[in-house]
Amino acid sequence: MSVPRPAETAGSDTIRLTVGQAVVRFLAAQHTERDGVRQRLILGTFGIFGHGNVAGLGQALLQNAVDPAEGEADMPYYQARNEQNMVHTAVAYARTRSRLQTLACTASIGPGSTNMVTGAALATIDRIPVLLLPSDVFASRAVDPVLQQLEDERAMDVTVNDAFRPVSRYFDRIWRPAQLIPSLLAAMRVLTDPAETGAVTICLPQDVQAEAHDFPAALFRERTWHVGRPVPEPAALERAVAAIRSAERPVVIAGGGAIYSEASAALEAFADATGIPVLDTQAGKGALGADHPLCIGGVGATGNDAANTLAAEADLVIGVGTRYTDFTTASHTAFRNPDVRFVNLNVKAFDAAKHSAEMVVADARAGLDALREALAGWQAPAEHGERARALRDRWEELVAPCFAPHDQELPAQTEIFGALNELMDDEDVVINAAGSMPGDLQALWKARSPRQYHLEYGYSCMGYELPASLGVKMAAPEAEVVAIIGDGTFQMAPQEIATIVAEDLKVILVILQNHGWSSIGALSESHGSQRFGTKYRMRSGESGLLDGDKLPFDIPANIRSYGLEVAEVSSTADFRDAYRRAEASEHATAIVVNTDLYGPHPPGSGWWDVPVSATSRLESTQAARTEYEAALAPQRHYL
Ligand SMILES: Cc1ncc(C[n+]2csc(CCOP(=O)(O)OP(=O)(O)O)c2C)c(N)n1
Ligand SMILES: [Mg+2]
Repeated sequence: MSVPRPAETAGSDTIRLTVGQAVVRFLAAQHTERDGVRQRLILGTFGIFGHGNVAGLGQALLQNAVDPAEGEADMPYYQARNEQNMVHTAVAYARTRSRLQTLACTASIGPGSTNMVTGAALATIDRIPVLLLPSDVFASRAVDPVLQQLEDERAMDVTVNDAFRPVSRYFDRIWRPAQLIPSLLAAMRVLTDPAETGAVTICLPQDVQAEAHDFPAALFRERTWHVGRPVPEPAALERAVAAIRSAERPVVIAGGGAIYSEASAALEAFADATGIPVLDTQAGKGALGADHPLCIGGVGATGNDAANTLAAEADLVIGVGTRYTDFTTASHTAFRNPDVRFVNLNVKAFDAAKHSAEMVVADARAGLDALREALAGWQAPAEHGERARALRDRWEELVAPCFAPHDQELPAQTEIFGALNELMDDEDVVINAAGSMPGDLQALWKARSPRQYHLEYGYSCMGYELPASLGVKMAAPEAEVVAIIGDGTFQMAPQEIATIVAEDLKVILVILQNHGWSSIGALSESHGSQRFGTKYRMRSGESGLLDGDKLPFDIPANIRSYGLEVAEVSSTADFRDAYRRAEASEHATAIVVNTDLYGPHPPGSGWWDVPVSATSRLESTQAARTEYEAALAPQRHYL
């Protein structure tokens, strides 16, 4: 006798839907709640259709748009131009909504899906929730190999989508419709858990997407995923408090977790109560407003002198929501006090444990409040705070010339950043991810609100900026959203300009044209590699290298061809005018700024470990190697 399956016994409490339709209907009913605020979790689906999803999930999205079932919430479809980009858009959206809301992405099988792998890695590394729905090969194997199928002669269940496994926080493949039920529930748990979140990937074989099944109606009821604020365990809090009380030169390092947890007020109260200076990472800048007397700014490889001096001297580092990347620790050279210890407040035990810290596994806001209360009456020595402020004032004097016009034909990009920082409102958003810009911005930008500074620096992925501007604008329509895009980055992923035009989203794209890679060029030169292969030049008949004339590539004309307004400027004064016009416009605008490839950049005080060849015939490399070996001396584990 065959055992009846749950769906068959449920009678009228089932709904017959395809897997694609069930996914859409389920996603439209999901909500999050934090601090009493309940909102939709998945606000829409970006997608690019192919044979893998056009008749499955694509049909379901169409049906939702033109003929929704009674009680089915809407699930708007947005069309992207490149699958990697649409994941970036979703990440930017989720980050702007403090990880409480996000978007889904559907791609066809094969290249459409693997195009999303880079986006998945970025989301997982940055700990930002996105739901990826790559299509997959036939579960039935009836037509193998389907167009774009990887064939593994040793294992028929291996597909290209297995490439998502290491870059996803949750990975599943739905071979049979009924598997969808536990899978969707598990996926939502991971998406909404601050400690686990990242890319969540559910692969949907193309035949299964179109297969009908009697799903239990209860699957589609409205669900609320409560996003908690875990509080510190009392004993852990006590240990952390004891460490802080015994410190004389403590610093806080605020990371992205402080922003996603919306812990700014708690951080400010903690700094005010304890007098501990606050340094920030790329993801954490703005957690404490730049005008706060204890906000010292960026620490680490691209950090400022004041923050790095305090980090070098610190006897206690309190990490709040930070992963301690090599940029933050200056490749393990930032903290030079031989007795330095760490207290790490992090919702994820993995991060809290770094550098042999006293672990406080808790939500940033709840943890900061608990620490402040437990420390009541205690303050860091007054001279410590005074010294921090004096160091910061000295740094500001030192970098003031960065914002003034330089004695050179084209502006330094720092002049443009100074102008932007002044022109943008506190709640406007500046976006960047890669090139020479993150370093300058980390050192110079004054973020006056937690959302203003949107730097993707976990994956530092060229090509994030432009599609991210879409995501931020969708999440914060009231803000001016400015993406700063290097010319190299622009050439890697300009496609989503078409989406900006199609959706008529008013963003401002600032493209810095310096005919190459200022960042990697400078890195190459300082590491003995003579800027080899870092400029955009014609191949020269004489040298045989890419060091001939500049390319004729015309970025403004390229942007104009998408139907976007473009201004081209070569001075900071003209940039200011162009920005004001862009602000006043009702539509998106691009401003192409011709800048100097060689900077100058702000004086740096951090170090970044980029190994130099240990043997070479080139003198430049030999000299760089000698310097590299000397610079390694302070590198250490914090045990
Ligand atoms: C996808 C990707 N490929 C390569 C790199 C390595 N990389 C970092 S910056 C950079 C050059 C960026 O050039 P551009 O956007 O023009 O900025 P600039 O350096 O001129 O400021 C490269 C190749 C990266 N971060 N991301
Ligand atoms: Mg460039």
